[in-house]
Amino acid sequence: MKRSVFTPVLGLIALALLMLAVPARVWAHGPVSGGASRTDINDLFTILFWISVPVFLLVEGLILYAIIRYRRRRRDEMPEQIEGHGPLELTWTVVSLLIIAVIFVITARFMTTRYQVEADNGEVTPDLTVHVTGYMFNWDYEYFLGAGEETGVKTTRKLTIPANRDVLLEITSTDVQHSFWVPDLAGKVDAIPGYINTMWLNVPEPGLYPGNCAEYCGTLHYDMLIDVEVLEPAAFDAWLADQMASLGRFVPIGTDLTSPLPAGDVARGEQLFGELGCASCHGEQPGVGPALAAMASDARAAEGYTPEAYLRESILVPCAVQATGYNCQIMPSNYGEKLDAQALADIIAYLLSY
Ligand code: HEC
Ligand SMILES: [Cu+2]
Repeated sequence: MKRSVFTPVLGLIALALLMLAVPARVWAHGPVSGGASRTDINDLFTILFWISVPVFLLVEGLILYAIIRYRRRRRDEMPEQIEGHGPLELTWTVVSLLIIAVIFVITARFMTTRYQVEADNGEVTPDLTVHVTGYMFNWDYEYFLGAGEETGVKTTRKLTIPANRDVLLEITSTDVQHSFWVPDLAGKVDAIPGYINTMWLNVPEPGLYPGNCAEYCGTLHYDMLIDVEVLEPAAFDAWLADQMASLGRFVPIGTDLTSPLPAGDVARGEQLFGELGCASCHGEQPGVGPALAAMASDARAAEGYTPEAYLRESILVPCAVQATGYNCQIMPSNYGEKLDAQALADIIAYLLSY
């Protein structure tokens, strides 16, 4: 009896495994064309929900029926003992497998977005492409027109995109695995070193959409936030033009520790401190990095440095001067590429306001 039931079950499991082998691209490293839209995901949920309602009712109904119908009525009653029922067991195995197969096919179809199909057929090129790079513990964005015409515009933490246009995000990581997730826009897409995963967006409503890294990546994972700002197309064009215009004026400070800095602005420094993600590691209390007050007093106490020079070196070359009790490798060492002399002066002014 046992044998007759298990043989077909094993056969069916083998078949299911074979089916898994088919869409190899999909299983290679998460959905290649991730970012099925919020509405697609919602539709999929609704379909799966209505498939599971009858299953739920049937299973729970049978359990209730059996409990009541076959309950023990007398203390010494021994109900009829039945062991196995080949055809019945085969039936529910096959039916369950069919249901799972249907769910599998529907889900696999939803994993391939409309855009992926159109992009594969060469029918769609994005209006805007953004390279998204995750790292502990922030996101960098680099903007390209169309499928890859350079603009030189880069942002950190905040991603600005136009509404009602096809936006392609090419997502990767420089250190460990992260996951790019903005729940109101699309499903999660993994950010994996050495791979580029894509997400297509076409957001109908302008607004601010918050997100977060969705793959645990270390101490400050919770603070690896994503701010997606969706602007009206005209406002976006103006924003991008403005960013591009200021590029000519932007000269990264690099690791220049000597040329004189302009006067700093405390308020602007505080704003940059938040935007660049410094505030995640440096707060009022000691955290991953020294606290604000400690940094200011270290700077004032540093021998052989003016406070400004100490802070400048600590920011541009984190491991050159080390605060005791902390690991300098944790602080990103490329801030020189994101700051010009003015921005650096602003941050230093802010730090010295403590
Ligand atoms: C991922 C965490 C992290 C981020 C982000 C980060 N830092 Fe740090 N920072 C550290 C750690 C850890 C140290 C201590 C090791 C060292 O001295 O290099 C440190 C040290 C410093 C120091 C020297 C403090 C002292 O007391 O000697 C300064 C100044 C500083 N950071 C400024 C910044 C600024 C400005 C930013 C943003 C532009 C920033 N940090 C971003 C982790 C971080
Ligand atoms: Cu992360």
